[in-house]
Amino acid sequence: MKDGQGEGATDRRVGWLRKMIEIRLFEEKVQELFMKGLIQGTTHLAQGQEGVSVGAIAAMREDDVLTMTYRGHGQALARGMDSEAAFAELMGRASGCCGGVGGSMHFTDFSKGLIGAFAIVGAGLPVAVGAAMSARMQGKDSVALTFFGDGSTNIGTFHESLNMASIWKAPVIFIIENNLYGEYTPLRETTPHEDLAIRAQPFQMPGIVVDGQDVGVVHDTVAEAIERARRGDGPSLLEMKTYRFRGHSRSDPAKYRPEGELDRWKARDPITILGARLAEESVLSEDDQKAAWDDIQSQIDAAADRAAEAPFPTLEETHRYVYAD
Ligand SMILES: Cc1ncc(C[n+]2csc(CCOP(=O)(O)OP(=O)(O)O)c2C)c(N)n1
Ligand SMILES: [Mg+2]
Repeated sequence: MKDGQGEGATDRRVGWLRKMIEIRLFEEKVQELFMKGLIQGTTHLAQGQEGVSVGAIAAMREDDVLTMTYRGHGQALARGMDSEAAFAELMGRASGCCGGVGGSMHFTDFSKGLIGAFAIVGAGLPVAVGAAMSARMQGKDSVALTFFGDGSTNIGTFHESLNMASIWKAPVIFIIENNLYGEYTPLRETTPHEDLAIRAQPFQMPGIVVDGQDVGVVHDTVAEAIERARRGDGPSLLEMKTYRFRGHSRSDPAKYRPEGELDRWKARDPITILGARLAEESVLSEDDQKAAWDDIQSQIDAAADRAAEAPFPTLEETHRYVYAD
């Protein structure tokens, strides 16, 4: 289904806007809780990249699955993870999506097709190829999506996974979140070309450069790649051009970015782009949008408060996942 076309298109786009706002405010809150010492370990925020998560995941069917990276809060929420379960996981509480033992880098919920979040760069790709082949062998027509960063395209598993997926025509969609940096290193210092989509060519699959800041474009491109995979025509590599507004992790101030770069990308904020379009079409006025931000902010605050009141897992519970019975 195309963005802006067909029945229910308007409602769908309002839903996308609300979901992107939810992810943005969720991550603002994560930063706040982290600075207060309520979240242990680390965090990798993806503010600015919401259009990729929301657009791509809106194109999925309920029985499709996905893998993601340590920067995966947006994908988990876009796939319907409850923000309270997500906050609880971050704060190490038993009510978290992984019982409080996974943390920020391991949001997982098999009931929602969130089959793994990986801290090891490139580790999610072969798992998605395996999941796609597993569905095929069981006679299902579900597909697997795998989200990973630009830096991952220089990792061996990227090339191995694309090769194998191509040979087997695995129903998998490879989604690069090209935010121009791998940790603190700009892409141009590690990679000899600007458009990573060309890396599809040796593996004989479509490689498409996508405006990751336009949620509608993301949705439509992913929807087409999913259709292709579902009908048995094999994988695609989609390169989402996007940007993370904050640093790589924790309190990284991202001083390595050239002056003006952040402002240029903030002018292409995916929430502002869709918001302006909906206002222009008189679907949601600026007042309506302000009310949406306020409403979602209070839901996020309440979810974080409830999560913070939940108990920690017992020592016995945490051991359950470490030692075999
Ligand atoms: C195999 C491996 N090598 C190095 C690291 C350390 N590391 C963590 S995140 C990261 C950067 C990855 O950049 P990219 O794939 O572009 O993803 P982004 O963080 O930008 O979303 C690196 C090198 C790791 N986790 N795993
Ligand atoms: Mg990157």
